[in-house]
Amino acid sequence: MNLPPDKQREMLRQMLTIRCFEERASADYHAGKIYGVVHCYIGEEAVGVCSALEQGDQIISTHRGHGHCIAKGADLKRMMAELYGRQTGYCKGKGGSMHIADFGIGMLGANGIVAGGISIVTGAGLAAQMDGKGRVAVSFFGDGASNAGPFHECLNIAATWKLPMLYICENNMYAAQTSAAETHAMPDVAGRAAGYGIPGVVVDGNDIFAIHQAAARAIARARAGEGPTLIECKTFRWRAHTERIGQPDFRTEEEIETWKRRDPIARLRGQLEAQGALTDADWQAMNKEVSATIGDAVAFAEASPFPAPEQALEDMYAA
Ligand SMILES: Cc1ncc(C[n+]2csc(CCOP(=O)(O)OP(=O)(O)O)c2C)c(N)n1
Ligand SMILES: [Mg+2]
Repeated sequence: MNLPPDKQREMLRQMLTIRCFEERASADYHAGKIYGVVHCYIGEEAVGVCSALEQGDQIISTHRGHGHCIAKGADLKRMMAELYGRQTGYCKGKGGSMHIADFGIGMLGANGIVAGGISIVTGAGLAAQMDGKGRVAVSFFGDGASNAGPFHECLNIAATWKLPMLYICENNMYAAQTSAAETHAMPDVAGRAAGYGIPGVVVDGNDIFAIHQAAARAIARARAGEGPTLIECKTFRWRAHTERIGQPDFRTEEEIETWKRRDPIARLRGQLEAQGALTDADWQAMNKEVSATIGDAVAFAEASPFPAPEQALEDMYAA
């Protein structure tokens, strides 16, 4: 892949940040410091789409949204404060892990409703087309969401209207406890693109360069007014569906271990080392810097106040 070494190192640093953020979030959740639900993205950090986007482009995420937020440039302190339920968080501490949004950076929100984001961001794609500034909109969603109505409705209308969109299915082979093998008529979600007359591409979801390259092609197509692309990233989560204790996990140890050997971070690190673009000292320094940043985010969260009880009904919207 023909990216400058600085950019490649930045991609590695970002993936490492996602992993360290979540390792800390998981530990703090189990220490009783974080409330609500936390869905970890560990093992799926190769978010090569965001590194191909421009600042004005917009994305939408899912319940497993920390990686997308970080890749789009969200502030780690405000993210951690939101997980900690503090006033300084993105939703003033009232939304938690599944509701982080930052419109200023084009992050339209994580979403607790499976497939809910697909419809919202398709509206953003229509807005991008109408304002004619060449922006694109990106929908991240899972294999489970691809079996829900909004996936089909939105791909149909986006294809028909040639909306400047990328639909990114992160197929981690499971929707909570249900395996995709038991619920998908065809193994590749990307194959469904044919039904809407748009390109459908399968990529190795643990290879950040492969994803970046597929995304760059789809973005160029979208900006040229040729319409959406469906990209399916085959990947796997290392942790259980959520951090909640006691939930069943039907995946075998062997399956999990197989995917751990395909660690997207170790892979990128190895590629950079092989090119001479990363030394062991660089890697140690990167780890130190990332872990200090996460430490600062936690310190910021812990020093911030909880929302006051009388703020519970502020920021509420009802139709
Ligand atoms: C409309 C709706 N149905 C069910 C749920 C419960 N639920 C939360 S996550 C999830 C599985 C989603 O699987 P997938 O789309 O593959 O994403 P992943 O968790 O694998 O990242 C389900 C069923 C929900 N939040 N929303
Ligand atoms: Mg899934």
